[in-house]
Amino acid sequence: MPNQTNLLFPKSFLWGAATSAYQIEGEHLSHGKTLSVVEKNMNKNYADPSVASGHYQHWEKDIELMKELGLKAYRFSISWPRILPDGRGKVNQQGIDFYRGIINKLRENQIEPIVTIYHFDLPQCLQEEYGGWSSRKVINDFEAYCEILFTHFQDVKYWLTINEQSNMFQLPYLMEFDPSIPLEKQKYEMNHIMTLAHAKAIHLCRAMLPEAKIGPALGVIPNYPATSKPEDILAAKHADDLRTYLFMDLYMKGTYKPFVWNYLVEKGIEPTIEADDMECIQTATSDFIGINYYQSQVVKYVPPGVEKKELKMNYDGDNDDTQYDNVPGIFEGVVNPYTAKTRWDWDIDPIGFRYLLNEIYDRYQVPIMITENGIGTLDELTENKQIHDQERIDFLRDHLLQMHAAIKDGVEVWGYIPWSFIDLLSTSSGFRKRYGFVYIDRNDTDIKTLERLKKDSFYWYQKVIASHGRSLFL
Ligand code: BGP
Repeated sequence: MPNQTNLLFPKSFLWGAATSAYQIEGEHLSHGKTLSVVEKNMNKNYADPSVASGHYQHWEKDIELMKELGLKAYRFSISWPRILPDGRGKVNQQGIDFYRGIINKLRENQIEPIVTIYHFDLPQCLQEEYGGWSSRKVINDFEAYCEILFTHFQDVKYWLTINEQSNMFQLPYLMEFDPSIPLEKQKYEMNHIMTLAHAKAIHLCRAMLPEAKIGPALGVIPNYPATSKPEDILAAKHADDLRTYLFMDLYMKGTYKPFVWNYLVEKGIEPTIEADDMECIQTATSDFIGINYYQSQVVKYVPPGVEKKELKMNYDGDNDDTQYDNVPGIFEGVVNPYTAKTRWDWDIDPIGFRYLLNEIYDRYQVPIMITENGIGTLDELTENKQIHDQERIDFLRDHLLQMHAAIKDGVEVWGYIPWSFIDLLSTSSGFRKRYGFVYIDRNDTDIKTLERLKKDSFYWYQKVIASHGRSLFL
């Protein structure tokens, strides 16, 4: 039982920071690497992934900065098309060497590597060959890719299978769909196939690396009811079921939530389930759940006849032009009048973080690792090369305090891995939307020097880590 009176962060707590391959590496079509689906489809109005943060060249310097920051853990992803340029078969030794170098240097600096196997980057060639995640062929290819990683990187103790499976079906640029098949039907088929791939990765990890810890990383937005009208309360519950617990119940219980399944059957969009599928999913137990938390959302009930609305995101961060989506007959997103917003209209809601952590722990009783949390801001470089990102400090401090409150509530949290270590390419909004503790000297149109500069938040987080969280309370 946690000590309720004077609890600080657990001794083994992993203070970290996160990135993903296509968002930092660059060299996306060289050194043996081929194109991925997300690189092909990311927002073309901003920077492309050819240089990103220049991490492919500057990774050693970046790890030195991690050491200086005091990180205990670093979450990064391995690029499938850098390891397997044809999606399967011949391994690109340069790719193996690149990640081997990173893992070795992290270890030399006592930084625990936390590796994401799949962060949106399906090899484009597999999309073209058999439709990517719409075909069961991808399961074998994914498993073979995992086997290569588990063989070459046996010393990695923490693995994340798939990043944000939930978002992959919400956002327009993370997946490719076949226009000849009804979209909703296709999404749930793909989701089922992706869940099987996740399960196979866990089974393989258990067989090959029995000491390792493995789990998914899910993007979660808790839904609040717009009013105390019973219809709105139910709408929020159903929104959570469709947008979060569909995925989490599959991962953690190995079942489709009955409300979700009945909804899918009623709409005629339920996935095809083959004989051994559910057993494979059910027996693939995760050691922990990775949670990516950025914001909460408010929903109201809408009747079945209303017009269907798609999510329209605010990409440029200049005006509030987000349009929330709906599911007619179930819910529709609305503005929360009680929370502040980021420039990109994301709700800033630290209390929602505590609420969510309690909610998830109550349901599944599995340890949680915060695998992303952060704020996108513009961040200006001053004449004397400083970056005063107070907004980020405020955001992270408020979320950390609420996370600490959740730990006091009794939630088991293994680590806090905010997004992101360095500035990187936002998939939706390019380099303009910055997340890092470290500023990268470039913008969307000019590569500049790629110099690494420490922001105010770097020095702030350094103190948080060095004091094991005590500085948050001073
Ligand atoms: C998560 C992704 C990250 C990152 C982050 C911020 O969904 O896992 O890869 O992109 O969101 O999102 P954005 O870059 O769109 O602001």
